[in-house]
This record gives sequence, structure tokens and C-alpha cells, in this order.
Amino acid sequence: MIPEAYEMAWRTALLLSALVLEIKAEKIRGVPPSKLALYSSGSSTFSCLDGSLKIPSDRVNDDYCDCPDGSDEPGTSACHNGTFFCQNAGHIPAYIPSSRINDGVCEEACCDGSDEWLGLVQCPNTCKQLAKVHAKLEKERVAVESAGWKVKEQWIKEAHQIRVDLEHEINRIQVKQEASQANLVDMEAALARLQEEESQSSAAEQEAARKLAEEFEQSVDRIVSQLSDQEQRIKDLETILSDLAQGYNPNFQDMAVKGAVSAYNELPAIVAREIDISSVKSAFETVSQKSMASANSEAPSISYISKLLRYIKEQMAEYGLIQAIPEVSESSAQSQQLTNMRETVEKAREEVLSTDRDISSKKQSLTENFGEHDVYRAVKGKCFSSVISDYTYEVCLLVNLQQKSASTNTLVGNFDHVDENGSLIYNHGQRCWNGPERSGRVDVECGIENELLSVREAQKCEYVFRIRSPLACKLPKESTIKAEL
Ligand code: MAN
Repeated sequence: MIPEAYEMAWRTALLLSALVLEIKAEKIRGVPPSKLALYSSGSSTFSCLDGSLKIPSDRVNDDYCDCPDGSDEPGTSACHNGTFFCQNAGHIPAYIPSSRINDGVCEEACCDGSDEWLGLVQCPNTCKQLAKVHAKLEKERVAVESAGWKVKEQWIKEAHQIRVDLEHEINRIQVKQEASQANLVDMEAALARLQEEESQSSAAEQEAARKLAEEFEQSVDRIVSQLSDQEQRIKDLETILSDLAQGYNPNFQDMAVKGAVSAYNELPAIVAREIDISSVKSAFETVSQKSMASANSEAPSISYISKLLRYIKEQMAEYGLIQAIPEVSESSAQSQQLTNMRETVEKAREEVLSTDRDISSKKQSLTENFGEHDVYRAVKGKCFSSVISDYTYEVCLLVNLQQKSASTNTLVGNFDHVDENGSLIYNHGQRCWNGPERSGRVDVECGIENELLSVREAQKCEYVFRIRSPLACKLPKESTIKAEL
């Protein structure tokens, strides 16, 4: 073969092989490099990527959907569930739904224009410019992420310290609590002893009250009968004198009789001041009944018996039945001691219970979800606000959300938990007129400081807050492939 003819044949062969490659590449259009081997294995069959079917290789990208997962048509719009891969050389590769292939619209996500390969529209390759803009934005984002992460790292340290301090505090309180509990046991035993003594002396007191009531009853009967004897005697004497005043002979000059009659005639003024026996009797009877009732009741209180005894004694002294009332009895002093002791034990019990509650709530706080690295623990109670349309909204991290106006202050919700996406959930806010209790979700994105960006009422009285905070910043790393879908 002459050299020109040889070179010609060589060039033709090269062209042909380039064409074959091009045809092959077209056949496997829309496939990412990682899956290329599955489409160009040289086999006569193609296995659908979900493993459901094997089809002849020439049915790949033949504009007819064979595979249930749409994997046989990565480069056409034949399958409703297919995806198309844009290489976007120089920028970030992306996937688009295959329905957007050759639809006459240049896809923003496919900056290389590969989605419109039929040429219905001319899509310029904008990947270079986009890459530049993206690089600039990415630089800024990474700068924010790094600065935010530094703050967050500090918060993580603080959160750790708060947890350590809380654990120490729990230990300290527990040690103190053990001592208080032992003390309470001792106090309860002492109280039980005192109560036992009191109940014995209470029986003695009751017996004393019963006896006294009896004596008192007898004294009352005695005085009443003495008084009525005297009343009778006065009446008899009155009759004698009245007879004498009417029947004596005034001409008979007996001065003693005259004097007696004249004195008798002046007597009505004295009779008007006669002693009211019935009222005295009823006063004594009241006291007597009280003391009997007390002595007979199942368990009259010691202080009641003491008071009653004292009252009876006062009454008896007043009527001259006894000398004088004694000072406050030993038993009432003892019952004061019991009252004090009861109060002290009750107070100690309350303290032990309240410390128990404190320990439980602190332990509970240790188990709460405070997000990754426990970081939310460090920001609990940090508040910030923004004026958004008619209201000033305030976010208090892990405490509450408020909606304020000049005249109102509405609780949107109290903090409840951090959800699986890292959003803060607040519930049980002020009830909406004719609606549910208000509630809010706070979505967090990375920022250098805490800042409330927006609030929207997704549904009536259900609010979505967007905040920027170091809380959502991550340790900056290489940017990942952005995939649309
Ligand atoms: C107030 C505000 C609103 C809310 C209505 C419901 O005006 O809290 O956000 O939608 O009450 O009545």
C-alpha cells in the first residue's frame, strides 16, 4: 500500500472509532461516571438498576421505557420516574427529572446545556460563570460556618461544664439529702414517743376532767339546793311577817313589833334584787355538759380538755367553790411541745420531699435531649427578638416564644423538645380565640450570632420561626456535590 493510501486508511479508522465512541456516549447519555460501567459493560443485555428486568442493550435510551425504575432511559424523557445526570464540567454536577430533557427550556441546574441535546433550544454553557459565583458564595459561607463553629465550640465546652457542674450539684444534694432523711427518721421516732406519752397523759386528763365535772355537778346541785332552801326560808319569813303586819294590834305599844312591821313594809325594794337561781344554774349546767361531753368523747384533743379544765376551774373559783386557779398545767405545756414537734417534723418532711423533687428534676435535665454535643444546654434562656409586621417576636432559646405588641404580650409556646431535624419545638401557648393553643417551631440555620430572621403563621396560631445561630454551624469541610431532586 502506498503511504498516502495507508495514512488515509489510518485516519478513516481513527474517525470511525471516534464516531463509535460518540455513538456509545450518546447511548449512555445522562448517566453519572459512577454508574457508567453498568451501561457500557459490552454485554448484549442491560440489567435494570433495581434488578427487576434484563433487556437487550439496544433498548437503553431508545426513547421507550422498559425498566420499572426508569433506569433504561437516563438520557430521554420516556420514563416518568427517570433521572438525568448533567456533568456540568467545571462546576457542580447535578441530576434533573428526565421529564425536563428536551422540553425546550434550559435547565438552570444543567449549566452545561446537556439537557437540551436535541437542539430544540440553544443552551449556552454557563458553568464557568456559575462556578465563579458559586466559589465566591461558598467562600463567604465557609467563612460564616467557621466563625459560627468557633462560637459553637465554645458553647459545647460551656454545655459540658454545665453538665459536669450539674452532676456535682446532684451528688452534693444527694449527700445532704441522706443526712436529712436520717434526721427525719430520728425526728419521727421522737414524735411517735411524744405522741405515746401524750396519749397516756390524755387518758389521765380525761379522767381528771370527768372527775372534776362530777364534782362540779355536785357543787352546782348543792349550791342550787342551798339557794332554793334559802329562797323557801325567805318566803316563809315573809309570810310570817306579812301575817304579823296585818294582824298586830297597833294600840298595843310594843316597840319591837312596831319596828318589825315598819321594816317589813320597806322590804319590797330588797326583794326586787333577789338572786336569779335559774340563770346561775343554767351557766353551771353548760360548763358541766361541756366537760362531760369532752370526757366521754372518743378522742378529745388535749388542748381542748386543758382549756375546758381551766375554764371550769375559773368558774369554780369565781363562785368561791375553790381557792384559785392554778397556772398553765404541765399537760398543756406538753401538748404545746407536741404541736411544735409535729410542725418541725412536717417541715422536715416537706424539705425532704422538695429536695427529692429537685434531685429528680436535675437528673431529668441530664437525660434531656439538648441536641448534638449537648450544645443547647449552654444557650438555655438566651433571648433575642425582631420586629416582624405588626409584632415584636421574641425567641428565648429552650424557654419560650412570645408575640408582643404595644398592648399585648402573647405566649406562643413553652419549650418542649428538639426534633429530629434540630428544630426547637414550643407548645402550649395562649389559646387562640376559637382555635387551638398557640405553638411554634424554630428552624435554625448557621450564622455567626443569634438572630431572628422571619416568622410566618403557617396555620392559624401555628408559627414557624427562622433563626440564624451558631447552633446550626458545622465543622467546615469540602463542599459536597449539590444534587437537585
Ligand atoms: C392575634 C395574633 C395572631 C393570631 C390571632 C388569632 O391577633 O396572635 O397571630 O392569628 O390572634 O385570633
